[in-house]
Amino acid sequence: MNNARIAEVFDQLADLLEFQGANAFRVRAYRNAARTIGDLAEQVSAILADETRSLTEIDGIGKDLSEKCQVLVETGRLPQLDELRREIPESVLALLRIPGLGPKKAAALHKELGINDLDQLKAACEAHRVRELKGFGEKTEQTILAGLDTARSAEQRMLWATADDLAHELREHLAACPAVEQLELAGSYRRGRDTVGDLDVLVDSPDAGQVMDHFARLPELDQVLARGDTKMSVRTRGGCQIDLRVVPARSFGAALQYFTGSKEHNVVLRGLARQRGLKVNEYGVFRLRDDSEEYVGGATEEEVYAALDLPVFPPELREARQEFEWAQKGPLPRLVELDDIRGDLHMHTTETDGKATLDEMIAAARQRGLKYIAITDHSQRVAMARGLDPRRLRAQWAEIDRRNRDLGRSLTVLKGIECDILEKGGMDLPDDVLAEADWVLASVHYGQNQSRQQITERILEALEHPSVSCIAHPTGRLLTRRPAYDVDLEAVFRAARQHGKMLELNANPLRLDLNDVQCAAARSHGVPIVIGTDAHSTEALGMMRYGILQARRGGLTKEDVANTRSWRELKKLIGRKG
Ligand code: DGT
Ligand code: CA
Ligand code: CA
Ligand code: ZN
Repeated sequence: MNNARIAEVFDQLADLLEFQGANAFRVRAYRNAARTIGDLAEQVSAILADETRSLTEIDGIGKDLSEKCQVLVETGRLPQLDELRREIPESVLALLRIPGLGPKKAAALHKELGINDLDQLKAACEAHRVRELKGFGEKTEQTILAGLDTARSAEQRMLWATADDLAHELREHLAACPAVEQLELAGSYRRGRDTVGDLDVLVDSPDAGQVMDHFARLPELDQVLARGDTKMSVRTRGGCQIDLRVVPARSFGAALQYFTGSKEHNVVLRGLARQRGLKVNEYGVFRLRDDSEEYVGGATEEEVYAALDLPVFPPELREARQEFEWAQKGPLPRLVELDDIRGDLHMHTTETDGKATLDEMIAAARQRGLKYIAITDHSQRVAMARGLDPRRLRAQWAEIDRRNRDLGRSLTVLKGIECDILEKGGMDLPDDVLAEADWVLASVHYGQNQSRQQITERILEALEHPSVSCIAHPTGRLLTRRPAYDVDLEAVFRAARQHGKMLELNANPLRLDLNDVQCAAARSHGVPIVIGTDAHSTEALGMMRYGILQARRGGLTKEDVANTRSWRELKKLIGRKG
């Protein structure tokens, strides 16, 4: 984690603490630390790595802040910040995104007027209730109303899968323009982030005007937001923004590199360039002479990275996490690919809430070339989905036995279950039933509002159960809808390792749970990750690729993902004590 990110974290911490009405001295300490670290000439991580030095030699950084920096650099996150985030609902935090509305004012609106989201705030302004508050006036009301749209658009991120659909339409449309020589999508979409703010598209063309005219005829187009000589931004009917940039061929690679980001990755890259007397920007790589600049390259990304003796990082790794460190040590890890996947260990059928029958799922799995699948319908607690009791489950397993006899070696169907972890703790099905299964996923679906301790206990207990193979969607988050429940993942990783259990990366684009960073953490604990689609239909077996993208972002290789193995090999991993 670089200084800019650390500074950002301390600023967020200060915002949230101020919102909570914390001691002003504490808030100021974090703000000052953010500024100090943001302006620091050397990297905090470098100082920490030097045993002869201490962060406390920096003015304003005491023992506590120094320790927080260490946690951030080591783990990439700060438990205290995560906790505050959970305490204050996302929708309330949206108030902070209104330009000019600081945490104090936002907190007053929340506490005095009970405002919980942007819609309620708008209504309160329109009813002139906001100006009645101490410290607010007519002018504040107007500022708020004017800033609502900004706050809303800042709030709007689309799922990667949604961005992907739009990206395909966009590609198809622009490819029909004769002036387009090369076309690439950049930004967070190319990096495979779980959500995407806007699409960034790059075109190499000698005629920017013609490309932009063509772009303006995009069927999905709602409104042209801005148009310049080489740059144009539009909004689609679905409310997504697309930024188009047209560049000459000699800059195409440099622009692709620059606009793929991340910003943090680019900051590090520019620093490395400077050390070599080079300059990297969206136009190319340049050697700095006394009074001139010489173009060294930039037509391809290879040219940009090669000028710095760096490999072309897979876009998924460009987050300034560990990629530069890895590149320094040798070749980058070979990240897991869709073709490496041999089995899918999470799917439902019409027996519970799936749309396809057992036979349809089997046929679809064969068509996709899978070697094994686990049928994991819900257990009885999930009454809404007509979850399986022991009798129905055993009947399904008998069906599966019959199918396996017919299938021979082409596909192995595993007798599985997605068994609920009950609110009061314990599994939703008797031990003797679970013991007959080939593959048991354990899931928290109910009691998600319980305390961190309760939820963690439930999951740890499930990991100790001899028949449980894997925890499904371990944090329960639903992207853009519902935050993760409160769980001590470090404890979960340790227990999984200890009991030889696996953790899922649920590939549903709304879940992607564990996320990229958590997958990396699980890996560092030696816990195998299983990528499962949680398919509720035959098409949904195709969601595997969304999971692959996140696994790659987490730096996982084929070895780290258990279902790249044959079922025989995978089975040996379960229960292997760490
Ligand atoms: P998003 O759209 O919020 O999901 O995230 P990105 O990463 O696509 O960000 P976006 O669309 O604002 O910009 C695309 C890329 O352009 C970004 O990843 C890096 C590059 N970029 C944009 N603005 C800056 C900047 O001010 N400095 C640097 N170094 N790079 C920038
Ligand atoms: Ca973007
Ligand atoms: Ca953009
Ligand atoms: Zn499921």
